[in-house]
Amino acid sequence: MAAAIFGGMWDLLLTDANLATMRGGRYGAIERGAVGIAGGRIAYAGPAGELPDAPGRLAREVESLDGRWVTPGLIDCHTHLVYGGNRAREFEQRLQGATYEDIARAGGGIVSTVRATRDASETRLAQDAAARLRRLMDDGVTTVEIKSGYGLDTPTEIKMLRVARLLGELTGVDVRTTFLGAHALPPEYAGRADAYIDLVCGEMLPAVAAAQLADAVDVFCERIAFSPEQTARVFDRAAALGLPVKLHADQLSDSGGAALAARFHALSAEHLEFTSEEGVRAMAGAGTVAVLLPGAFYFLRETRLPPIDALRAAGVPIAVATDCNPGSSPLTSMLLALNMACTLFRLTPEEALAGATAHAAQALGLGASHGTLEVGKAADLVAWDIESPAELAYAMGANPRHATWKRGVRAP
Ligand code: DI6
Ligand code: FE
Repeated sequence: MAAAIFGGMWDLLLTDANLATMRGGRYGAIERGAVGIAGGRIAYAGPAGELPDAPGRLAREVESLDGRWVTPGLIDCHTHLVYGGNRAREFEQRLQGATYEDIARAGGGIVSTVRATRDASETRLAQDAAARLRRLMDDGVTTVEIKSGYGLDTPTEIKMLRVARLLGELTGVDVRTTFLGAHALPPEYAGRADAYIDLVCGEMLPAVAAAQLADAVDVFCERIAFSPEQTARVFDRAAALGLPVKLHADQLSDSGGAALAARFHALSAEHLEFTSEEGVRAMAGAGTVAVLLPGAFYFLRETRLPPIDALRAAGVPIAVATDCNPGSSPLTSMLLALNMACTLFRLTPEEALAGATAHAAQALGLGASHGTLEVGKAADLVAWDIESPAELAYAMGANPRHATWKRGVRAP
């Protein structure tokens, strides 16, 4: 455990800390621990008593954390952070009785955000999304996934992905981008879903891949969006371009999405409220991570729970994310997502925190470099004013963050 990287002095040594290392998806708690950082990576994470030398001789700078807890930086592995406008009016309509699906079928929903996103300048999109990203960073997020999918034409999809990349440069947060061109059918393709999938596969995906704007490819596989056959066409094209896939699966109905994701060795399948036991088994066999999105479940007042016990029994890694988007989850707090995962889905606080760290990293294909406090991984850390790690999922609306280090550098 106390393996360490040597070779010159460390840049920083954090002492008098309790560590939730999250190794193997467990707290992996180390009380009276220390973290050494060199070149933006973790050089030591273990008991202070096993440090190989006196702190002052190990690092140029030593900082006591006065008994605070340190966790890996939080990872929000499923967001639609870049979009134009908002959908407060639709929220009012739903409170007057319309359903999410009714609104989508009547040309509102995702398509109304598409209009606003097409009309917005890159600067405006970046400003609005940066404000949301700052709220995520406020409660400890250091890595975020951002999907396109509100452009539904080549230039606007590219505009969204460029904005997502820019957000990473502006904030220092690691941004992983996902191309979600097959999110909804744009109005100009009404009744011609297969022709739209031709456009996604023949024009959008190659353009996005050539510009290196996407780290993964996602599809909304649902009766109000795209069929399993259409999804498979997009995934075949992604595979040909060497891009990993993820899937919005079984959110509103069971369309066999989880099994389809597994068949394509997807990094993750997400939502999963209607996933069958068979789908869970397929995910376990393929190593596909289950990403649970309790914010959308809450905001749409869903009642059907994802198959948590089956996921646990099959050993499928479970991640938790905000799904931050204007229609089904206008949520910009990972800590609140953790609370909802426990309260609504009955995850334990330990499972929820693993879902925002180790397992979220895996859902993004970053398992080797992010998500746990282990030697060699990115020094993305958060120190919290808490007495036990369960407090992170327990408190609602509290923000006990004391400090964040991104790649070893203290972040604002
Ligand atoms: N499922 C969701 O919950 C979001 N997208 C998706 O495929 C909702 C997006 C929206 O309503 O704007
Ligand atoms: Fe989503």
